Amino acid sequence: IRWRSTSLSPGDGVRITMESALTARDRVGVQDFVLLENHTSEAAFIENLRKRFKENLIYTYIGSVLVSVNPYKDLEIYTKNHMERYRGINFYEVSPHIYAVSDNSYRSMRTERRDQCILISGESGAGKTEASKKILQYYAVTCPASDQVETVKDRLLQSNPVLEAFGNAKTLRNDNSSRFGKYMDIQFDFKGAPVGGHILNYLLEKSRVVHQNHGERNFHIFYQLIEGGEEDLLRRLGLERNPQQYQYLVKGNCPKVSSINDRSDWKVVRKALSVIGFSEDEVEELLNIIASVLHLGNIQYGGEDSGNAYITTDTQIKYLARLLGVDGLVLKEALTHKKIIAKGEELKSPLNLEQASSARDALSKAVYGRTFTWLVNKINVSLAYKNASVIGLLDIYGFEVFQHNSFEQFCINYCNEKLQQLFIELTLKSEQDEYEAEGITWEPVQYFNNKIICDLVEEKFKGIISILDEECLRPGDASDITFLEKLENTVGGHAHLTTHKLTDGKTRKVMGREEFRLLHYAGEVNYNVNGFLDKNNDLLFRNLKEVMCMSDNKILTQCFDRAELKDSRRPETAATQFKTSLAKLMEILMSKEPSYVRCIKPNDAKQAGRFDEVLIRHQVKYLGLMENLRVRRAGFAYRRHYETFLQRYKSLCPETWPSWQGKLADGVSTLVKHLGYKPEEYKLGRSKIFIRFPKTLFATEDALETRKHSLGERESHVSHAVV
Ligand code: AOV
Ligand code: MG
Repeated sequence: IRWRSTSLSPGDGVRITMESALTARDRVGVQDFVLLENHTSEAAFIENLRKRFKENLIYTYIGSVLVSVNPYKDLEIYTKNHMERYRGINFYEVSPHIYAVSDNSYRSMRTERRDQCILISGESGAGKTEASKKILQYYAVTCPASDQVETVKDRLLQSNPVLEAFGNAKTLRNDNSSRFGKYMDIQFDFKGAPVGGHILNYLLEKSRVVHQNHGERNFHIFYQLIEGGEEDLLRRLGLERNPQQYQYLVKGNCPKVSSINDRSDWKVVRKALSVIGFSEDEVEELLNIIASVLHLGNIQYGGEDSGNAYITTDTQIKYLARLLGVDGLVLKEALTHKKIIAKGEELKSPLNLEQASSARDALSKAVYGRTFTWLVNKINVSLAYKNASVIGLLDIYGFEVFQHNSFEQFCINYCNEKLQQLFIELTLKSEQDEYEAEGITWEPVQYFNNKIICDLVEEKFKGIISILDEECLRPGDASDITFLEKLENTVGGHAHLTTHKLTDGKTRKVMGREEFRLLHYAGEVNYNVNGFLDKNNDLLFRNLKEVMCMSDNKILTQCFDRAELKDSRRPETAATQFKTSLAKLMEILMSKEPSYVRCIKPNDAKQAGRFDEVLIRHQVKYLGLMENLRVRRAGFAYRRHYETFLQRYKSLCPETWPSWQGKLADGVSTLVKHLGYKPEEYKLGRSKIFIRFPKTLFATEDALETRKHSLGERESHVSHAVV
């Protein structure tokens, strides 16, 4: 009986010792796609994923890239024992795991003294956020401790429930969908202990505060507070224990989610806030703000459509005045009037119903959005540390398509384009770099470069964002529709953009007149231009800002600075700010050594055990996994440091066994010659041996096995896998 250990996971070791290599591989597939015999076949690729998924083996490598399929159920693979198993182990020696990637980055950071980053990508619901949490947990458990480390570890871990409460929400795609982008540096000291962290947050989807699509919810914190908040707390905040009472919580008609327990999550968040170091006063002020947003949402206006709006709900104003520490009358006036400065004079003009409602919503969004930024800053202060080596974790909002897509989806999907672009550049580049560094020549592989889409969105003057900004700044008749027209006139001929007017036949039938369609790397999305200008402008009337500047709430005084009132320059638009922050993020990521986790969503029903082949094939395609594999194979399937290679196989050659005294490269050269490697099968680089075909290595591995058997040795653990 022979078996090929590469296709197995360590946990399977005992079970499969009686199986032949063929049946084992048939059952659980290969653990590295590079080992697939038919590596250019997409069908074989999917089949391998399917086999593994069925066996709960959700992780598979493409070389050093980890492919992860969301199991939608808790697997017993994240225990402390599992963590220990991956500590200090060579990447390929144990079955693929998110811990192997974590450990590999950690060791590279330690031994090569190079900052690392782990980039997690995949569409909404594919498992990015869960993956990033597993990585953080791995470091918290396995890294050495120093005096202060325990508190820092706790704070690092506890930052997650807090940020998720305020920045995640249930969408149709994911019950716990990240509605902001997050890049977190975990900082390590010279002993390798985690000693601090820093978070950069990207464009929170603020519009969710005031509106949710059917079947979706507002941010978790609102429901947590209402369901879990203690009686006297709710009384103080003037809240009822019923989300249906709040206009901002009823739009999606989805107060409860079966996978979420708001009440117990509330306790987790409250505790987390304390661990991170929020004082009781700060928590109180924070909750005052959250409650105020709910009260703002319940402000109702009276008045004719065209006439002046007036407020009919005085109770809300009373609560708001108290919770925000502002003058009720001033607030009331600011919610119904607009202040303009004309010829140096201040003029007040009354708002009509529609204007007043949108002023109120703008205030809610501004208050919530700025409080979220404050929260991130506060966490950063509590994690602050200087002069450390870092591992960065990137967990953004995944690519998403809904029935109705707006400005938010446009930004989210643009962000995913940027990340895909980085993946393309770096996987190819790093591969090339390695060959170059080792003095090896190779043939590059063709792939779809999505730079053309990134350019379409972000190019100066003629990119979509520039065109949108232009309309936002143009006085007069600028509207969402004129923006659409300008798109048609400026980039109408682009291969990745179309509109109702520009297209015909089938596409026209499925496009609204107010939509433009982008052909993203991950698929087509129709964006409805309604609201694009407003959301991009993201303006808050001056008198509402003034009221907030007068607030007694200490968080709000930090969020609304009086200096802002004096600044007459127009703030940068939302899309441009986002574009700039993404460009900075790309720079940060490029300066570090990257590792990749490519997450795949197995079905749209959020169900365990369902492997929807069409959906998965689509993701495999757009993530560029086949190209990724081809690049990996076109060059050399395996590479190993001379020392590692010699150590494992030296017993097969009398000249190198038991210990080789000469240069490592000469030892490897002697060894492979003895093994009968043909010149086209391998190359010797400066520090590594590169082996072109897996079968070469299989043969060597078989030889090792045979030798062990003939010596009566038994390899007890299948995890001593090939490379
Ligand atoms: P995302 O981060 O990729 O989507 P999540 O990480 O939030 O997706 O995963 C969605 C849900 O899938 C989680 O809430 C879990 O229920 C389940 N899940 C994901 N990974 C695992 C795992 N390894 N084991 C068990 N369950 C898992 V988004 O934030 O929407 O782009 O924007
Ligand atoms: Mg997420």
